[in-house]
Amino acid sequence: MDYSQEVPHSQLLVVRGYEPFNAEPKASALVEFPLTPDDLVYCRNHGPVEDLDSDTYVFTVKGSPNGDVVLTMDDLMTKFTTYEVVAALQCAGNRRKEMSFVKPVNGILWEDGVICNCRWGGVRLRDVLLYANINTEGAVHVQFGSHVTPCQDDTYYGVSIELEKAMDETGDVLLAYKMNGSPLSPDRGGPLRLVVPGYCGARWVKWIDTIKVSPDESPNYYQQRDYRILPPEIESKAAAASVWSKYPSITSLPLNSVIASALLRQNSTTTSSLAVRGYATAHVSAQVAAVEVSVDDGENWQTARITYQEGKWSWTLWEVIIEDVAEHGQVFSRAIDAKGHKQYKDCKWNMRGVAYNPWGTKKW
Ligand SMILES: Nc1nc2c(c(=O)[nH]1)N[C@H]1C(S)=C(S)[C@@H](COP(=O)(O)O)O[C@H]1N2
Ligand SMILES: [Mo]
Repeated sequence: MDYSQEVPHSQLLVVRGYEPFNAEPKASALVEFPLTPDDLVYCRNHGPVEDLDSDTYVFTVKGSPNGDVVLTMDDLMTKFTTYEVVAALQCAGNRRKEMSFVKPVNGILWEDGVICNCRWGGVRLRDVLLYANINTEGAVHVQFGSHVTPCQDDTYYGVSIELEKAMDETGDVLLAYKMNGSPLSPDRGGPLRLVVPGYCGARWVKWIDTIKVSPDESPNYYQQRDYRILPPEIESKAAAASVWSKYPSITSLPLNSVIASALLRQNSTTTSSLAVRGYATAHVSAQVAAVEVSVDDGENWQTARITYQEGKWSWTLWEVIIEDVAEHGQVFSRAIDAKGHKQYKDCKWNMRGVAYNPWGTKKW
């Protein structure tokens, strides 16, 4: 792969790998901002990141009755109604390093910073499909591609989502060209990326340049071979090779909460309190309704104060002060969603280390 055109990246991130560039911020820095500034957003790449010219950039809708429909950025910005949506973007590998303590896993050892929450602006994918007059008879999936550069495991980056999700007027699936009010940076997938609120980051195709509807999922490696939860008995890449197709690709990540910081405050010579802050995210089926913390291994729980939540797709920020704590200990967090589901203490191991969501924890 050719990295000679690689753009400079944010200096505020902990680098997990160069070529491709993969980096994440500290969770303690992330929770300072309800809307994540661009230079604190993690970078997850399977290939080079280049600065593309938005004047010459084109986006192609394949399979229209009158041939391919080619749209420039100007077309996208002028021919459609614009929308904004606040949505959390989270990599399926968030917290993978914690899972690797259970048993080694295959993948970048991410801590808990591969998540962000931003205001995305653009046009609805639904409107573009309708504009292109696509025949959706017999179609079940929408396949997306970015052919700007090759990737580590395939000649292009490709994934798909269900047509139903793409066409749902309340689903807020966008072709986005703005983030937090500014044009999308090269790192965020500029000039154009897919935003799929409620779904894991892998589906949010950066530098998106083609779409087509199909009876089938995308045949690309990143749809077929990665981002699937394999059962715990599959322990190696060799064992996984023949079974990938038996398990569904991840759409929405499960209910999760993370403790970003736990700071001890001495109140008097005899008592101390603990200031705990974190974030929580929900499965697409129900929003986060509450977050609780425990300093006695889950015997007793105290409800945290939710300090930020916006619309249907944002993350939840929370904080709590726990009085009268010992000098050292371990605090746990668990999220509860609007349907009453609670985050469990444990989560099954899987070879790729994806969708890890046991109770959040921090020692102080
Ligand atoms: N074209 C392209 N799109 C991509 C990727 C990629 O490598 N190439 N990585 C995906 C993954 S796995 C994630 S988690 C998000 C990361 O987005 P970010 O780098 O803006 O945080 O982009 C997704 N879209
Ligand atoms: Mo990801």
